[in-house]
Parts: sequence; structure tokens; C-alpha cells
Amino acid sequence: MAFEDLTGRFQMALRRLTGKSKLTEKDIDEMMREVRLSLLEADVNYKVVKEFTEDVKKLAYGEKILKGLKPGEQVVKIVNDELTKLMGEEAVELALKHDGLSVILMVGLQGAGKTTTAGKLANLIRKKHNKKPMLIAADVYRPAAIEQLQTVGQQLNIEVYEEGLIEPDTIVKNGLAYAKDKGYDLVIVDTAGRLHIDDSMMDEIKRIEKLAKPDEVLLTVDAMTGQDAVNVADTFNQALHITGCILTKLDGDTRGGAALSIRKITGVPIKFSGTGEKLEDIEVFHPERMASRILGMGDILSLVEKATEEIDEDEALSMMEKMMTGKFNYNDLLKQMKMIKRMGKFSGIMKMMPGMKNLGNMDKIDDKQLEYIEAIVGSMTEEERKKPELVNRSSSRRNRIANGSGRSYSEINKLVQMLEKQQTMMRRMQGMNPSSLESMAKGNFEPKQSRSERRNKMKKKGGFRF
Ligand SMILES: Nc1nc2c(ncn2[C@@H]2O[C@H](COP(=O)(O)OP(=O)(O)OP(=O)(O)O)[C@@H](O)[C@H]2O)c(=O)[nH]1
Ligand SMILES: [Mg+2]
Repeated sequence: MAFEDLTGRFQMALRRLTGKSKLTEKDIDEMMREVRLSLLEADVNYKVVKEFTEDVKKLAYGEKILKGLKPGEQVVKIVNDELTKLMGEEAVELALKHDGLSVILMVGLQGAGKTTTAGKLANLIRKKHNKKPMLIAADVYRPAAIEQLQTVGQQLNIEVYEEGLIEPDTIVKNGLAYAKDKGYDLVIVDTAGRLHIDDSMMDEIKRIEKLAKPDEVLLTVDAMTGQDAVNVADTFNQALHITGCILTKLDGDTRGGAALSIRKITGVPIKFSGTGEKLEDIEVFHPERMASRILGMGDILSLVEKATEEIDEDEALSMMEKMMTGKFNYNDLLKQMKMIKRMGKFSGIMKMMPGMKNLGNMDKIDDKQLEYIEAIVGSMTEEERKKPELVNRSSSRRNRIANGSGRSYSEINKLVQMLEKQQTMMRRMQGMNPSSLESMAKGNFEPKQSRSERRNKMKKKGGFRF
């Protein structure tokens, strides 16, 4: 698959940072040097590489530490965001007509994949947009080009319009009239492969563009072409109104540089990618997904996104304060559980929260459990919720709560124990100094000293180990 080397090297560069609790500019510079080399080796245009690394550096230097995230992970996010931007932010849809006949013109070098992609695209748009497609065979130069398109058409059960080896302009003109007449609402014109430096062939395609007035002129680019793909795209774009690129053969062993440079250099969006020889092997090009794929870091990225979305720092801090002052009660416990629930299976984030790591299997809170706890707390009086010791001391209160909530007596006991456990932990934490507590509240759990060093220190102080 394309990008494998790039992914490997990126991961190595970025891994150096993950896990570090502090980053210096030197760390970032070293990582970016590696990223720069990886991109150049993947055949990404040098101007693009330069700008990219400068942008990432600027952002990484300036970035304030996000709540609950480790700096290395933030840099991964910056690299990911910039890669996405490089490839165009968001997927760009085809601009087809809602009513009436839409026309797509396929253009590109010989062997880039125009004919195959014309079929793939017709099939995809038929499925996705419910269109009735027809194909026009306008390659009259390569032997057996018409038969090739006919085979594609037969496989997909799509009509192919052809008139043999006459002027392509005439075929296109007649083909469009035929399509209108027959009630088709999408025509894809397969044209001959041509070199961008062949003037007479470029004039021909310009004439076809003028008479067909296509809604989309799609440049098919073989991803294996590397740097050259960008020059090709540039020249085609100067001669025609290219509305999008299709990068084919991304399934092959390509270095992927074209994907990363084309958009930036030509301004033409990549709309689809070809990922195999079969007629289903086409995908809408999503820059953000491609970026995560290149980085091979989907997990970290979703974790980072989740943290940014879900952690409300103020909420976490105010809970922490309550815990510290020993005023942590059932209302707070319920809030805390809802918070954990919101974060779902992201146990990585859980560990960033004060005390969470020590609460054992609480990361597996499901809807039912939360519902039960809500019922139990709901059956307490407001006084009991605020003064947990009332429930601790009185078995008759616990009985009443069990009856009221419809939960068993032992479940009430479990909840009582859970709260006690947290309170004990809090009392132990009170022995810790303010700066380590503050750092912990911010989620900076990465120790500067080694684990055993820390453990010894804690033992001496009688403190609690996280
Ligand atoms: N692996 C892979 N092969 C592809 C892909 N797209 C096209 N091909 C293959 O590339 C070769 C050329 O494809 P065509 O569709 O004939 O290319 P073309 O641009 O129409 O070629 P000319 O008409 O000769 O200019 C064929 O063997 C296709 O099967 C792709 O996404 N992945
Ligand atoms: Mg062809």
C-alpha cells in the first residue's frame, strides 16, 4: 500500500515525543528534521515540504498545553492537522446538476487509469446519487480502446456510445444528443491518453471541453508518477478548466508524494482515489482520513480529539478541590461517574484524571450501572447525599435506600465503599505538596524522575503513589 515507508518514518519521529512531559524547541526541531526527510523521500515537492515543516514548527513552539494532553500527543495532532490542510481540509464533492444532463470529461496521460476510472465513477455515482449514466468512447487512437470501454460497460451494465474511429469531437457531440434523447442524466466521456506537451492533442481536448461544456473535468493521475504528477497536473490545468484530480493506483507500492503535493501546488482538489483494478475500487478522497492513515496514528488522534471535546477542566478541577477538602459527597460521586461515562472507553484519559487510576474497574461503567447508581443516590435524602457518614453509620438508612431504589442491600454497601475508598485516597493525598498536586490535576502524570525514585520518595513522605 502507498505511504508505508512514510508512515513508518513518521511514527518513529513522533514516538520520540510521545510520553515526554515537557518538550523543548530542540525536541521539536529534531523531530521535524526527521519528518522533513521522510517527506522528501516520499517524493513530496520540496517547496511543499519546506512550508509544511515551517508551519508545524511555528504551531508546535507556540502551542499552549491543552487540557489533559501530553505535549507529544499535541504535536502529533498539529502534524495531522497540517497534513490534512495540505491535502485540502475536506472532501470536495462533485458539482453535478440536480436536474438535466451532467457531463464529466476524463483527461490525463496514457495509462493513468481514465478508462477504468470512468467505469468506476459511473457505477459509484449511479449508486450514490441515483443517476442514470452512459459512457462515451472518444479514444480513437489507441487500438482496442473502444472495446476496453465496452467491456467495462458490460460488466457494469452501463450503455457505451461509440461511432468507431471518427473525429472525437463528432462522437462527443452526437453522444450527448443521444444521451439527452434517451433520458440519461449523467455522461462520462472517456478520452485518449495524451501528453501535456503534445500541442495538437491538447488542442483537441480543449475543443471537446468547449463543445461538451462539462460539469467536471477530472484529471486522472497515476500516483506512482511522483513529482512529475504535479507538473502534469499544472500544465493540464493551464490548458483546461480542471475541476478535480483522481489519484489512481494508491494500492500500489507508491511513495505517495503526489497526494501530498498536488493540491498545494495546483490548487486542484483531489476528489477520488483509485485503490485497485476492480470496478468497485474507488473511494472519495478524504484529506483528514488520509492524513491519519499516513501518520498511522488513528488511536492517538481520536484520543486527543475526545479529550479536547470531553474534558471540562473547570469541572474536573472543582471536583478535585472538593475531594481535597474532604467534602466529596454522593452528589459529586454521581457527577464524577457521569463524567467518566462520557469519556467512554478512553481509559487513557481516565488515567489523567485525579484518582481515577485507582478506582479499578470504574472505566467499564455501562448505562445500566450508571442508572442503578443514579437510582441509589436518588433514594437518599439531600442530607444523606451531602453527609455520607450518615449512610455509613446507619444500616436502617441503607435498608431504606435499598428499598427505595429497588437495588440490593449489598449494592448500597458497594457504593458506600466506593465513596470511602475515594475519601481515604484524598486524605492520603493531603500529605502531598501543592505543586505536585497541581501538576497532577493538569494531568501531568509523567514523572520527571524514574518510577522507583518516585516510589521511594513517596514512601519516605508516607504519600500516596499514583
Ligand atoms: N492497481 C490499480 N490498477 C489500476 C487502477 N486504476 C487503473 N489501473 C490499471 O491501470 C491500467 C491502465 O488503466 P486504464 O484505465 O486503461 O488507463 P487509461 O488512462 O485509460 O489508459 P490509456 O487509455 O491507454 O491512456 C489497467 O491495467 C488498469 O487495470 C488502480 O486504482 N489500482
Ligand atoms: Mg483509456
